[in-house]
Amino acid sequence: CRLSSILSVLACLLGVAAQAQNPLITNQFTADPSARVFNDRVYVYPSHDIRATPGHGRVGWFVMEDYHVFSSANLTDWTDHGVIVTQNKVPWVKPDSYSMWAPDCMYRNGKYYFYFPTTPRDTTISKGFTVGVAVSDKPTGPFVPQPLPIKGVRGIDPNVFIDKDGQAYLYWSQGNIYGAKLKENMLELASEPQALGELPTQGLKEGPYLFERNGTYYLTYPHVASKTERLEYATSTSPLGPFTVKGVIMDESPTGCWTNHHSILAFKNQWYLFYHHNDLSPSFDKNRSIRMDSLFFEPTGAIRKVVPTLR
Ligand code: FUB
Repeated sequence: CRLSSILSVLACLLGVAAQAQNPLITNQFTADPSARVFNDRVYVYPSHDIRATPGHGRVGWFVMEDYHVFSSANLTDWTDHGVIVTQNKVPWVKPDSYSMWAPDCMYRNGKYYFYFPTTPRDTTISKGFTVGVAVSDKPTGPFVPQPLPIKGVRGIDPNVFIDKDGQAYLYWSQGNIYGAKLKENMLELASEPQALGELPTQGLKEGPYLFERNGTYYLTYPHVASKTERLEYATSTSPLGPFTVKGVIMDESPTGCWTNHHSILAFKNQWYLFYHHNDLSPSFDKNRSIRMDSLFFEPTGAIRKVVPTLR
C-alpha cells in the first residue's frame, strides 16, 4: 500500500488519469465517496483503505491513515491529487490510530472545509470518534487541520449541507443519525445536536448524506435491515426534519460488502449515486472500491432504485 501511495503520487505529478468504469479507482482501495462539484469539476473525497501490517493497524478491521482527493471533468478520466490529510499530522488525533473514516468536503466564502471522523488522543476531548476539520484555499489542498475537533460532536461520517438561505448544517452518525446547524465559520455548531425524526428504529444507521431537490430535503443513509447495509432515504420539508422514511435506493451489496456508503450529486443535468463495494477485494470487505451509477427520480420525487452496474 505504501508502494501504491508512491505510484499514485507519481501518477498525479505526471498528470496520469485513473480509469473510467466501475470501480472508479483501481490503483488503491477507496471507500465512502463524498462527491462534490467545484468549478464545473467533480471532486471525490473518499476514505482510503489499506491493509494492516505488523504494528500498523488491526488485522481484519478497517485500516485508514490518510485521505486522497480525486477529480474529473467528465466522470470518466480521474486524476489522483495525492494525500490531503494524514493522521499523524492532525494535532489532536491518537497517533497511529488508523481510523480516518468517511469524510466530506464543502466550499464556503473562498475556503474548502474538509470534515473527517477519527479518534482523539485525549479522551477528555471525546471517548470515541469525533469530527475534525481541515481548511484549504483549493479543493485539492493543502488542507490545514484545526487544532481541535468540532466541540459537541461524538460519532462518525460527517456530512455538510448548505441550504438556499445560506444556513449550513452538519450531519453525522452514532448508531442513529444526528444533525445540527453550523456557524458561518463552518467550524463550530450553532445549535444542539438533534435526532432527525421517524427513521428506522431497528438496525444501525450511518453515513448520512443530505441534499435538497424541488423544496424536498432528502436524508439518505445506509441501514442494516437484514444482513448488510442497504441505502435508504427519508424526506422532510426542513433540513433538520422530522424526516419520514420513503424507500430503498440500493439493495444490499451483490459482492457481499457489509458496508455501503454513498453521496448523491447533480452534474451537467444528471444525478449520480457514488457508493462502494469491494470489487477489488472479494474476500475481505474492509478493502473497498468506489463506484458510480446514474440516479433517477420519479415524477413524484421518489428516488428510483439504483441497480449497480457490473464491472
Ligand atoms: O469506512 C469506515 C466506515 O465504514 C465508515 O465510516 C462507515 O460509513 C462505513 O462505510
